Amino acid sequence: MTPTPLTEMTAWKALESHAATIQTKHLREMFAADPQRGERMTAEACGLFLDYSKHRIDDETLRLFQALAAESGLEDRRAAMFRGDKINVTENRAVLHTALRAPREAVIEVDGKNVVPDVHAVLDKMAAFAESIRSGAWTGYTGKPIRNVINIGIGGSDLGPVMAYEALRHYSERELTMRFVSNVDGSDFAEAVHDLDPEETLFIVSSKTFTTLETMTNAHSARVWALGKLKQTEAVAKHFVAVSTNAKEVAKFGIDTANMFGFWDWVGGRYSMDAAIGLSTMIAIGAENFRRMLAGFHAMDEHFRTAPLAQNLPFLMGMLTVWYTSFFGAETVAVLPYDNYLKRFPAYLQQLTMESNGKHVTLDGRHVNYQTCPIFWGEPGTNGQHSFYQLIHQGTRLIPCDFIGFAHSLNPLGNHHDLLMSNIFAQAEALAFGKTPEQVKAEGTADWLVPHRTFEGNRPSNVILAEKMTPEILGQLVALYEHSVFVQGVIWQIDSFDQWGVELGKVLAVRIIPELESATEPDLRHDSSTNALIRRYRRMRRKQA
Ligand code: G6Q
Repeated sequence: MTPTPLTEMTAWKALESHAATIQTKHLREMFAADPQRGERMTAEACGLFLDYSKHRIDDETLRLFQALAAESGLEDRRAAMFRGDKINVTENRAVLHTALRAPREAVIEVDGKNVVPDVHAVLDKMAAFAESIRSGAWTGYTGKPIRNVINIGIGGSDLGPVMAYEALRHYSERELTMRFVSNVDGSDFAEAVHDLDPEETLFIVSSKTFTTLETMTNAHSARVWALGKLKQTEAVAKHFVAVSTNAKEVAKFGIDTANMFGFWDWVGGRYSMDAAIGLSTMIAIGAENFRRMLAGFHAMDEHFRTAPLAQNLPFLMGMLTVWYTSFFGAETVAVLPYDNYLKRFPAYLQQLTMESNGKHVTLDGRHVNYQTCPIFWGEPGTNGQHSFYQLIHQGTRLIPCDFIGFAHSLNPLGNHHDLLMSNIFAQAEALAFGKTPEQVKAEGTADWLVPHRTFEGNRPSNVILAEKMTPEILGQLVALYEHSVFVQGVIWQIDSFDQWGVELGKVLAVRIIPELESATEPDLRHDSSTNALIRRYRRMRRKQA
């Protein structure tokens, strides 16, 4: 059955006219009219507290969010995802990253088969391997213990592992050097290995398909680098393991398939950091901490699955993103973690959000007549305050912000932490309430300077607080955003789980490679710009040669 087009839904139309009223209101008035607002418009789940009171919404907005969810069949779609239905329609696949963190006794079926025992079998195998590296029991070809671990992967096979390693570095084994190579730019690989000894280095080649150009190019360079010192090809088995679904290609590379860690086609790349793609994370933080992270993911899954929508964190955050994108013309969302360990979190979220919801056709192939995914970006606080926050405060665009902070630092140092956190509260306050011309004048500011020093305010933000950065909290945070992305995708009626937009560039690059490498002048049949660029590049290369 063809669903009602979004913009024809009753709740959508109601939100449209409601937005016109809200746009005339200032957060200052809304707070003045309801002294309890700051306490009331909050929600808490697992270890995360969300203050969403500084949003341009009222109780009617929240009611309409639920009405739109009902009209969009959100709860049915959520049930379908958790049940393992093939909701990724363009790839005819189930979407079951939630099974990756399900407890051992859970039963989740794909095509009539319970997948949970397989998930735990891989986790157990990963744990045994991670322990052998951490303890030094696994030795390299020449008998030395492994001291350096390099994950080679890209996209979903890189961003999650890098982010999680940085986020949980405090919990990591400091005797091990962990590095990540993703870019096909040789500099990435060269810098990653420049001070390492192949005898003590393990490469994890992480690639679902084991055919990705960047990853395979880096893996082959790693092989050459390692064998440069180790000489014997048998050494590959001691210095390379694979995370993949493609056993044939793994074996062809020379990796012992006993040292291959598998996953399944129902795990999307950007949803795979808690599958075997997290092997580097597990080696860094140990199996127990990894399982704590999975427990955090699972706790948020259960919250999303069962909590009433009015208190459902992923629902609220997802709908707020839809609200500003579709009704306020907001083009971006800034994610601002006030925790240095989360420095790669915005980069990770860019893929999760934009590869998932950066789509312009609906599930049934119609061109949308509304905006979908906003651009996610951000930097850890307080650094961003001294660069781009100016635009958020006084620029011409509306930029909803997510502030993320913790009550306790993992590295208590003098009063650093209170200083850090005072900035979250101050920034969210300044964005919402601003500073009126009267206030600026009252400070004795010259009239001509008043407009420059005035802050309009009325700029929305979430504040997410947790006790401290732990593996559980990281799992909860990631799952919170995963499910928020899901909510947005359902409302926008798109397939959040395919990524056809990544394909075209890949295909074209493969066609161009021989044109760059050929010894004779190639017969170029691109457009005039691409042809000219290729010719110029070839001339520049010849000149240097
Ligand atoms: C993620 C995408 C994409 C993928 C990379 C790497 O959802 O599918 O980012 O993760 O292209 O793919 P491989 O793991 O197959 O190398």
